[in-house]
Amino acid sequence: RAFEQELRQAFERKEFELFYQPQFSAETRELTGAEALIRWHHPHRGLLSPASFIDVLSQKPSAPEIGEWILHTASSQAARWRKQRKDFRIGVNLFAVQFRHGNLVQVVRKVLDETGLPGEAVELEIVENILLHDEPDTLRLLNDLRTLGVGLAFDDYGTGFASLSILKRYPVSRLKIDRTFIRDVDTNPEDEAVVRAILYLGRSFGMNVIAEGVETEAQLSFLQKSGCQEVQGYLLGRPVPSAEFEERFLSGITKKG
Ligand code: G
Ligand code: G
Ligand code: MN
Ligand code: NA
Repeated sequence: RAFEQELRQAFERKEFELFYQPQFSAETRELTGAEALIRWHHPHRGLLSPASFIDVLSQKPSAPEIGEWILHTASSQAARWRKQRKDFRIGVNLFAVQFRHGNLVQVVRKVLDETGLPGEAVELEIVENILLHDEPDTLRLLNDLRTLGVGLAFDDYGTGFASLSILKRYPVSRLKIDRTFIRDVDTNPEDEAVVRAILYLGRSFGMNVIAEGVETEAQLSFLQKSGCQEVQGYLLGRPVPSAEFEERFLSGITKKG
């Protein structure tokens, strides 16, 4: 209750900001897009990472509205960046409630109309556990979203409870390999096996695969050799504010870190 009030106030006072983490082709290291990640400029506690508030926020009544703001803000930003990079794609994390709310397709359509962004420039990130309920409705919803052209990515792939058969039934366009599998991928045969299995699934189902949490050249090199299409992680770029993103990743000068 008190937290909900604090959230409302934060939202009205524009204390939330989106940071952007770049995504790259594993093969060429060219920029392909970014994932939008929320931050909270808290008046007393400073800059908060979502790890400290996103789970509670997602349970609160204002989650759908904040979720829509995130989608709209990230999409407007991407529309501007597409003028410099025509294939630029923006990844947006969804709250589970946005998924169950019933109006997600209308919300996405409205955002695309208002920002002039083509559907294929947007990738909605969902965790596979969202798909455990309401099967027929969920399938219809995902198909409707795909009709708008937007991509659907499974976030933190490999850590949830969903069965492999959902890949057969649902129109998922991309798998994001969870960073816990990437951490030791170049040294631990079990992590290597999991990553190879996910890459194999991606190839077999015609889904693009991106690895998260790539922090070392050794990890990147392994992923590139194994046919992983894209990478995201501290090695090539941390999440940064939009101005810094432009300077570092869109101005043509390639810097690391
Ligand atoms: O940026 P960081 O790694 O601290 O994010 C922590 C968690 O918060 C991640 O699981 C990420 O998916 C989630 N998260 C970050 N930004 C958003 C957002 O804008 N919307 C939603 N729904 N989740 C987010
Ligand atoms: O759950 P999701 O994957 O949406 O969240 C992405 C989170 O991962 C963000 O909070 C981001 O800050 C974090 N992250 C991004 N790249 C790296 C990385 O290379 N290493 C680690 N440890 N975390 C990362
Ligand atoms: Mn994500
Ligand atoms: Na993730």
